[in-house]
Amino acid sequence: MTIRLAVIGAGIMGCDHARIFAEEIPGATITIVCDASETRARAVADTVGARHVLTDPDAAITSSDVDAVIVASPDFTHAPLSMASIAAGKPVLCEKPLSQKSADCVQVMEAEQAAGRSFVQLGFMRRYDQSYMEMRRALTEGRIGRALMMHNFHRNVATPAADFTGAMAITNSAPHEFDVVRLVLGTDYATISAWQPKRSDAVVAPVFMVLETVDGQVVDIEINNNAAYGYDVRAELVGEKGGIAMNPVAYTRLDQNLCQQVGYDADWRGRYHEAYVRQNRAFVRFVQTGVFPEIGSSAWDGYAAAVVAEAGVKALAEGRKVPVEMMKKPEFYK
Ligand code: ISE
Repeated sequence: MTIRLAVIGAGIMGCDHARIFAEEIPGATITIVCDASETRARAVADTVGARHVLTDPDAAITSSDVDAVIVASPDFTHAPLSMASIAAGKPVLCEKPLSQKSADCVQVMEAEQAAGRSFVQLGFMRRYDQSYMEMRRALTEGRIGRALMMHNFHRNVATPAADFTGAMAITNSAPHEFDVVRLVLGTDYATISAWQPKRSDAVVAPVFMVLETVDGQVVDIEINNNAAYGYDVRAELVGEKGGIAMNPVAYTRLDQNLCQQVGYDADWRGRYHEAYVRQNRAFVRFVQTGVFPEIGSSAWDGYAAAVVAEAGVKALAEGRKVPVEMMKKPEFYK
């Protein structure tokens, strides 16, 4: 059966998801593209052959021409649109973060539990990236012994908006690391500390965080939204018997003028293309079978990322180590 999808949000991510589902995922078709701007929605709908263009997300979600929903609108709409999808009984692939407020994530979890089945898969696509999968496997197979530390860099060329802040580096960019490191290490965080060096100009400076896990591991994360030179993500997992590090991802290397050069992507879409395809394929299987994907990110994972981000924002503002305090995990998400 072909799954009919509504894509809500026709910006950079909505456009990318629409293209991936239409061109690379068998068994899925985009029937509706919805955006506050009809022109923007129309442009994406024309590219992927969607039948309808809407500006009202609730009408898109409840449409009889839609089996499941893709939410790629601004961050503050993620939780309410996920709730609307649950109310309509339709599975939703919601871009990260589920919310910047953990209380909103609790509401989504409550709605899902009341509905009696899983509906929400979050777009933490790095879970499907080969490098993190291999790190996780190295640990679970015991090849590098007990995990001790995980180092992470996350660099963007420039912030998406001029008013991007250090707090947003923690609530919008760092949730990728908060989520995927939790998955790789198979643990939760106990504390977070955060610092920001001073830049010579007015743009947002990097945020450097150190987290301790409840199992006594140490994790550091650099979020540098104005790194200038390229989109660059690195990670290294250090265990008691060895380590495993992510290689730079590039198909070629240019040798010239006594130098070797490897290019960088301008943003995450190229670097994580394969991960998005795998994630979106897993979502379609979830819609078809009702079985939540094994490594998919659930509303509980969205809650976990939001709690760490809230503590991180506090740690940065107050210049101190802040405990990460999570509610007891509901049976439903075990
Ligand atoms: C953006 O929202 C993303 O999700 C990207 O993966 C991340 O690199 C970027 O910093 C965020 O703003």
